[in-house]
Amino acid sequence: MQYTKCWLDWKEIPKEQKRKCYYRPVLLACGPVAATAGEEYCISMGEMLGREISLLEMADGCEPAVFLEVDGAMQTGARNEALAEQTFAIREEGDSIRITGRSEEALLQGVFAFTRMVSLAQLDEKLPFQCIPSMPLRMMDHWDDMDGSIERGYSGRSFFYDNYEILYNERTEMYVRLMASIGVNAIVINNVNVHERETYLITDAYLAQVKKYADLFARYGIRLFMCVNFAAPMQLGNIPVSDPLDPDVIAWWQDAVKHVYEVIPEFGGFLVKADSEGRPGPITYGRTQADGANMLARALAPYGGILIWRCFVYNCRQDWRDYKTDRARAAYDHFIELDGEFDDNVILQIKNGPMDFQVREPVSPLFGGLKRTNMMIELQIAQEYTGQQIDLCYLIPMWKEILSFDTYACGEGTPVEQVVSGRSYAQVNCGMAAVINTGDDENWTGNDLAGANLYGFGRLAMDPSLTAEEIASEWCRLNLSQSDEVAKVVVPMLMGSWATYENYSSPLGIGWMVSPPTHYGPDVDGFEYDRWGTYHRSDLHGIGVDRTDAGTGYVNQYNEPWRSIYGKMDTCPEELLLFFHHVPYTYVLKTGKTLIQHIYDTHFEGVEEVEEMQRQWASLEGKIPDRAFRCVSERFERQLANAIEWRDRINTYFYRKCGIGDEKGRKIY
Ligand code: GCW
Repeated sequence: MQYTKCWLDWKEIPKEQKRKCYYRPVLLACGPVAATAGEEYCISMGEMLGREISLLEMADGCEPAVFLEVDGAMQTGARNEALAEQTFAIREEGDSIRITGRSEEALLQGVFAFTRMVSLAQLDEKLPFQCIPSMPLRMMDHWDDMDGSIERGYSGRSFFYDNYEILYNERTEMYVRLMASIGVNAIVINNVNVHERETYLITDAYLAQVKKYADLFARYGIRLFMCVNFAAPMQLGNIPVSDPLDPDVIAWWQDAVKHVYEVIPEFGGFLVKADSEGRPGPITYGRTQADGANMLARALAPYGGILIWRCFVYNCRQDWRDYKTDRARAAYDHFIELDGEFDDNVILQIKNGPMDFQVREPVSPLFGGLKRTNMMIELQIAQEYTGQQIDLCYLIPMWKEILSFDTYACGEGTPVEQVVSGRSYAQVNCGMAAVINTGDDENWTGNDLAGANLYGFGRLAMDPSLTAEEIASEWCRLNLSQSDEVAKVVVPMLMGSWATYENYSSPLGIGWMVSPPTHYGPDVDGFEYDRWGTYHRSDLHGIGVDRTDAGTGYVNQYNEPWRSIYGKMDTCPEELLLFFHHVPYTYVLKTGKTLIQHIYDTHFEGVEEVEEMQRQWASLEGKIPDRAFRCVSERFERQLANAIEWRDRINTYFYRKCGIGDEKGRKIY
């Protein structure tokens, strides 16, 4: 199958930008990842210079060269050794350039940064340049299943598996190059929902093939992780229980892990979804999440492995009549009391919000609550609830907002970014993970523009100080066209797309209202009388969930001042108003509009904004690659139909509930 090279599709640079040294790369380091760095230099620079480039053994005399080197004694200023190891620097020395990594992996990152700067003509402005990555772990979570499907995948089928076989081909290599080039250093190759056959991934049924992946990943400085089934000892070991304190269970896992490391010495560790949405876990045996996580972590520890445990633990068999149980509370309620009980090689992976990747949610209060536990934020690049890569929704602005949210965990000025990068509590096992949005579609991400989210996640995890515009502009120039004219259209379009999606979908933080089986398209009451704990509680007077003291008490999971700010309708940020409060339709917002008028207006505006994006996109015909142009044009058509459906269903639903008409007299059904 065909595939594009995304941001690694280098174009020849203008003659005046071609420096003499570019033609003469000298690799001064050895080792497998250093060799990859050399290869990547030659591929990228060869394409940008328009001729084949090869590595030189030695610099001859005074000819300018680009030196690729590893300096284990390099002074970095990094706050810990783990990050120091990942630091690289690029500097000029006369007419030569030195790309220096503190390790081979860092050198490879340096080469990717360098080639990107050359392509974007940024070298003059950026050198000398040093990069200490912000997040120690920058991880992609695949929800690929071995039958070849992808849970919540919107870009075709898996390129890892087909029909319970592990695939390995040129595409696999392209994929790993793409990931390494944006700074990813850990990849989980299978879905957190570990089904029957996937349980065997850690056994000889598949390990030899997994090792091929691990070896490939390792050449690019990436560690391979797998999801495991907490009940594997029962399924594979004929043990009657999977109780984490049972000696047979403990011994079974020790053996299993030992064998994994015999085959794959560089194996990264496990990611576990337990006690969640039907997955087995320690609760069955009256054990805590810490008992479960530590048992696995101890099996991994002798080999330097890491155990990542998800906090997405909640009761998915709720009764909609019950106004006290609140799914939003679940993660915090399950984990806060275990703070300090997890082993050093355990990381809790926490979804950004308390519910589930909605277009708007508050930040999970766990980031401000846990203080003696390694944490990692889990984002979703796959647009499950944000348009499924049909609708455009550039997520970097959302993630920037989340990372900069002040948790007040150590007083004012403790943003999420600081917590998950390990700065707040001097941790090294932490970082950012994301559910990836790739599949075997030609362009990898279904909608070409969804590639900006994939690219942006990596860039942001390396350097959260990059702005969403900078990332959008880089992506646009590397993927679509170097021309300013194109960037002037695409960058604002990306930047506004989250707000647009939010405008025509569910209002003011309430979330859901999507079609239950697909999670795409509107169904206002789709989840309302269901067991999933996702309610909007609309009646003839108002809408929203009371999560104050008088309601579910969820607000109390936040540190002050958030507890107070969220707790009152007039101080609660309005974009989250309905998440925290049950609000009358006639409530007047800061804009002077009533709540119901706000709902009508945003829904009409959302559709108009999509129409405008469509017009803007049409203006790019002939200015960007035709394939991308046509792909996105077709997506915009479907987005418009979707936006119209959302607008009319939402407006009609609330009009029928409250009987209050639109002030502007527009058509509501
Ligand atoms: O958002 C929900 C998805 C499930 C997913 C689950 C999770 C992998 O609808 O498909 O399962 O979250 O994060 O575990």
